Amino acid sequence: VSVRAEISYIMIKPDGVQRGLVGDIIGRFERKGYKLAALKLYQTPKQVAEEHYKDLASKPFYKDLVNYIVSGPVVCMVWEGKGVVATARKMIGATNPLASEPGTIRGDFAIEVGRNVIHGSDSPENGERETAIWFPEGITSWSQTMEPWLKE
Ligand code: DGT
Repeated sequence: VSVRAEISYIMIKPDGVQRGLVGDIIGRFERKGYKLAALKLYQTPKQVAEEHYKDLASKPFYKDLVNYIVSGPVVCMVWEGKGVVATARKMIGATNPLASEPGTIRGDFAIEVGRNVIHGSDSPENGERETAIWFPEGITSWSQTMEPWLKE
């Protein structure tokens, strides 16, 4: 019996796609050893962006945030593995890219909070919630043949 591991919804925002950062970003998660469970290029309907960011609906930047997310295609992904939510947040860096450490995705590639290249779920519960929003068709369950080289 296999219990599904923790999942995080990770999304390369329209600026990351337009700037050609998709390969680099996917490569970081692959090389870390996490398992890709879903992937698509997607022009986000406004309603989906609003649902994703509904907790921020009262913020002054909410409208700009939604407009930014729908401004071009995004790359939607689900990554799976032990501790993936917290570790992906570390790999992504602080919300404000000027506060992100070099070596993190935002620290290496971004300057402004309103163009911060990537999203990552902030809790395992939100990993599940956001995956259901962006992948209503479901995600893929598969076994990685290199698993014995990643797990003791
Ligand atoms: P993420 O991964 O996109 O959800 O970003 P987080 O989790 O690092 O930051 P969160 O959930 O507090 O805010 C979601 C997005 O909203 C963030 O990526 C950029 C935008 N945002 C947050 N705070 C500000 C702000 O003070 N000004 C502007 N313009 N945008 C903000």
